[in-house]
Amino acid sequence: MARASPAFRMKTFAILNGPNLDRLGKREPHIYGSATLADLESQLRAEFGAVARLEFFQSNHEGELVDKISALAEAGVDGVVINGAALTHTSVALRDALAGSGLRAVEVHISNIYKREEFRHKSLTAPVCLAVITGLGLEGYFAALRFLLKSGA
Ligand code: CA2
Repeated sequence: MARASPAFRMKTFAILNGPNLDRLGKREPHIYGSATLADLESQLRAEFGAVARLEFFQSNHEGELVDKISALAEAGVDGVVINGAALTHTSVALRDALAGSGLRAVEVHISNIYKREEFRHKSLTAPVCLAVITGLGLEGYFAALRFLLKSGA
């Protein structure tokens, strides 16, 4: 007898961006390119909208990002793409939030943090993420989502 195929459940992923990334495309295009955060959102929706639910969140405030990670864990989302921006290099709170959430997370940096100032070479959040993508520009967000979609339960 043919086995019934399991019901299809669309996965949900959150794309989190930290301090100053709301300025994307408006300043420092030589480092971060000329696309805005809104451009990134519409490009990611165009690419993945048919196969995944995407939730976008940007904040300039550490506590808001911590609260968001906790809410996403409660909601049981399938994964998180996080560019913690400067908080990557400083925030024990963000690291603890990710570690305690049990969420599958991929860290993304638009620029190659290892080609930049030494203080950017250390990521406090990388050890609690599945992977880090750095220096691919906005393509890093696409690569992270592709990975999260293909892997996991
Ligand atoms: O390369 C990245 O994606 C970073 O996470 C960006 C952060 C930086 O602190 C990290 O070291 C690497 C900075 C984000 C600020 O973005 C701006 C974009 C346009 C104009 C001003 C800031």
